[in-house]
Amino acid sequence: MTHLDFLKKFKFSKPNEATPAVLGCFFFSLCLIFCLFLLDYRIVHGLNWQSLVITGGFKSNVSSRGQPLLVTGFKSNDSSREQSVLISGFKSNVTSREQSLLFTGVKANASLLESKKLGFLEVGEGGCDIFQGNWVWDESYPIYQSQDCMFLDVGFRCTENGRGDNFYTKWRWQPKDCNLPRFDARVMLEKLRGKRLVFVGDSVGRNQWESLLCMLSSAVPDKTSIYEVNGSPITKHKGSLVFKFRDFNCTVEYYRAPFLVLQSRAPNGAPENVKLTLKLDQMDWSSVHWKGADLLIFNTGHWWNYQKTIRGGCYFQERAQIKTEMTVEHALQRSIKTLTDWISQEVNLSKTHLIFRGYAPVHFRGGDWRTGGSCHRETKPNLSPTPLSSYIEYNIVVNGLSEHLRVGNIEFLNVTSMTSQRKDGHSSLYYLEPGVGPAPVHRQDCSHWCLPGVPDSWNELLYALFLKWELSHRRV
Ligand SMILES: *[C@@H]1O[C@H](CO)[C@@H](O)[C@H](O)[C@H]1NC(C)=O
Ligand SMILES: *[C@@H]1O[C@H](CO)[C@@H](O)[C@H](O)[C@H]1NC(C)=O
Ligand SMILES: *[C@@H]1O[C@H](CO)[C@@H](O)[C@H](O)[C@H]1NC(C)=O
Ligand SMILES: *[C@@H]1O[C@H](CO)[C@@H](O)[C@H](O)[C@H]1NC(C)=O
Ligand SMILES: *[C@@H]1O[C@H](CO)[C@@H](O)[C@H](O)[C@H]1NC(C)=O
Ligand SMILES: *[C@@H]1O[C@H](CO)[C@@H](O)[C@H](O)[C@H]1NC(C)=O
Ligand SMILES: CC(=O)N[C@H]1CO[C@H](CO)[C@@H](O)[C@@H]1O
Repeated sequence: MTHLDFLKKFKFSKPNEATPAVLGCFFFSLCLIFCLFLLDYRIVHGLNWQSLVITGGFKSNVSSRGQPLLVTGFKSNDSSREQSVLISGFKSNVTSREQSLLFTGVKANASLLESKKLGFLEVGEGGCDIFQGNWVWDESYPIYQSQDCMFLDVGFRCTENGRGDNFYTKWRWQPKDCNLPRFDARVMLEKLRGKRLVFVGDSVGRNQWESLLCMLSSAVPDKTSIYEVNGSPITKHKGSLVFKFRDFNCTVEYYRAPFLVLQSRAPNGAPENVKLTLKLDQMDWSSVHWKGADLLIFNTGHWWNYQKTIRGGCYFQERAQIKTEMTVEHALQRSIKTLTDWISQEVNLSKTHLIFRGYAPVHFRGGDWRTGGSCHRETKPNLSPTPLSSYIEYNIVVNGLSEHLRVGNIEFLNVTSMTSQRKDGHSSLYYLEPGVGPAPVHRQDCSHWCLPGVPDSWNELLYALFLKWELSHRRV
């Protein structure tokens, strides 16, 4: 795709409407980029894969005023020695219109741009926080196509359901202080040989599980060697699904337990308005099935709100008592305590590697899922994350797990902050199959994620944690 094709497609800038002033700004920014690349390698080198943000320092004679210019998303591809630079948020007073320009093929000496960072597995103990970093544009992504993956349910097949842009599939997560190992499905499957990998949680957990199935199955030529053990099709209506990779004798499983604790019918003699209760002091009934897994990945959050509990007649219960006054926040806190007690009492920590995936932010703008909130016009990530203090589910879970996290009984897949930047990655209108969809504009899905997409990045981080755990446990 040439630059002009791209610009036309993206519709941020219409070249034929460009005024001389806009061309002036364009020329100046182009000069600036070339200055960066050609005159001062140290600046580029010093980027160290992070985004470079220049604000207010760009003077243009045309408008005689400072223009903000943001440069983000560097990518190094050693084999082709091509670099992509995405410039976004380029505001021009002249047209008062936001412009976005993508330059590709800026040639530079790749060895000068090569990251001097160590790989995550090479840095010493506590050396690198892989959850601090940036989204960088990478033309080599996505790592699979939805048409090639039979394990996706229709709600995540955005491209097939009519989503026109694929920019959201092209961002790779780059930690600030090290490089992630490149996801290698064969390596992961070999390490999973004879083992069980289990996801437990809500439908965003299923979103991540399906992503991992696609990522792993891309290394298996004979797709019929991967099957659901009970012959069940992938659908959101199943409470559990167990996929076996025959040649590796391993299973990759999903259990639906959106609250992690037990939801059941109200006890006899309960008030009329109490239809269901969440037994905050008991784990979900399916816990007997996942207790013995080798890798167990939890998540919760999206159901811990008034709408999905009390409004529907689901109240909280401890022992025999129904707690009609208890807040949702307190109930979540209580259930995390039940999870940590269960870990202490029931889980063999030398066998089971426990991971908790942090809350995945939603991005409804102008409402929520019932009141016409939307995200369907988002095609770019946010430049900076939302402060974690805005996510109450994140904070309750982190506080509740803190002791287990500190001693290393459980690892935290800390995706909340990075995911808060990805308002562009949701299914929005494209969760209904072709012929039925797209959905009406007031019925958007800004909670779940298109696949390929953001959950693939969570799984690349999961892969890094998994490899590290494997390394340390082989040494013992
Ligand atoms: C901008 O450039 C024009 C010539 O192209 C010159 O006459 C003018 O003085 C310049 N303005 C400033 C503020 O430098
Ligand atoms: C790139 O830079 C390195 C070090 O400065 C130099 O040795 C190498 O020859 C350069 N390669 C090319 C293709 O210019
Ligand atoms: C998660 O990551 C964010 C951003 O890097 C950081 O501020 C926060 O402390 C991390 N949380 C945990 C529990 O490590
Ligand atoms: C680099 O680019 C070439 C062709 O442009 C492509 O075939 C290759 O897969 C890319 N490699 C990486 C590591 O991105
Ligand atoms: C497959 O893995 C299970 C453990 O999940 C083990 O009990 C069984 O012996 C393995 N079968 C073969 C053929 O290796
Ligand atoms: C815990 O798991 C380890 C490794 O699989 C095993 O050797 C040990 O016997 C288990 N302990 C208990 C109490 O089951
Ligand atoms: C949007 C904006 O900043 N507009 C300004 C552009 O510059 C003229 C003066 O040259 C101002 O009057 C506008 O407010």
